[in-house]
Amino acid sequence: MLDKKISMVGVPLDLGQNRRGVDMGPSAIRYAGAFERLKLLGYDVCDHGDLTVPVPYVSASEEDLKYLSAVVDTNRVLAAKTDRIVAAQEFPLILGGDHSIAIGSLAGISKHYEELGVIWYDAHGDLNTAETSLTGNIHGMPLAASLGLGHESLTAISGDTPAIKPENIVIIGARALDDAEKMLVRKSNMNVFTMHEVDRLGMSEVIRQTIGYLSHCDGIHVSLDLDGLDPIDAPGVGTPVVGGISYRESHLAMEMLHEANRITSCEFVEVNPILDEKNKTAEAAVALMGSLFGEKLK
Ligand code: EXY
Ligand code: MN
Ligand code: MN
Ligand code: MN
Repeated sequence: MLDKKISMVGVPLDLGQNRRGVDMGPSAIRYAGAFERLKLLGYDVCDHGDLTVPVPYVSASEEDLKYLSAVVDTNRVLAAKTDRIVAAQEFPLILGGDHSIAIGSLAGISKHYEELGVIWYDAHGDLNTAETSLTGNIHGMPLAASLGLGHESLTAISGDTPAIKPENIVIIGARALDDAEKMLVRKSNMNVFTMHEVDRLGMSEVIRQTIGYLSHCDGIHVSLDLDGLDPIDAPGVGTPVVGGISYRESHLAMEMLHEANRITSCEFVEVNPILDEKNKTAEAAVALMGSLFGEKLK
């Protein structure tokens, strides 16, 4: 990873869900020292600043999917941005913003890989569609959309073919899957480590198996939703779920992923400083970023 320039992009989008504040996630993560931490590790880092998020408008036809047009427009711009970053042989590091931004990240990045692997570190599956969602929040749909499932405006962002394949997905930390998401997981060949498996196997074994599952992939994207961590360690998120991955388990996961030297892009999403204790969740994100990019304890 050290051989590549890191291109950081903020996406202050909070329209994929209905709790204000996650649009300040990129600022909170920068305030927690993301840029300086990566520079200290010896990386050449460029901060591209934040994408402009359109002012939301909702037309009658979009009622079931909240802020659909604005979320689509933002993700189309992000897809073009990540496409250019990878084309320039740089490493995309995207700062969210709610998890709906993964639609744009994966759409742009996947164009450059035949078999892009995705590690979805999250309490949730984000596998809902307009038909299955109980909330209409698009941050609960990005993994489905990236698989080509759901509203055409969302799936079209990655073009004619879905951004990713189910067999190239590993979900880690799931503990709040909706019934429809459980049905989808059971009938697909996605790899899912719920908190049951995390506890039963231990994070070291989970990551060892994850790397094994994705050994055939020509790139791996880490989509780290801070609500994958336990709310004790990451309280500043819009949809917290108790019984999550600990701060220490998360560091081990990131350190092992760095050692594997297979990660080609990443994003840190759902940091909401309004809901946080001071800037604890953004600081956790930056500390985990340090481990993912090779920080050592000794
Ligand atoms: N499954 C619920 C929904 O679809 O609204 C909750 C989704 C939470 C999504 C956060 C980003 O991970
Ligand atoms: Mn998520
Ligand atoms: Mn492709
Ligand atoms: Mn989540």
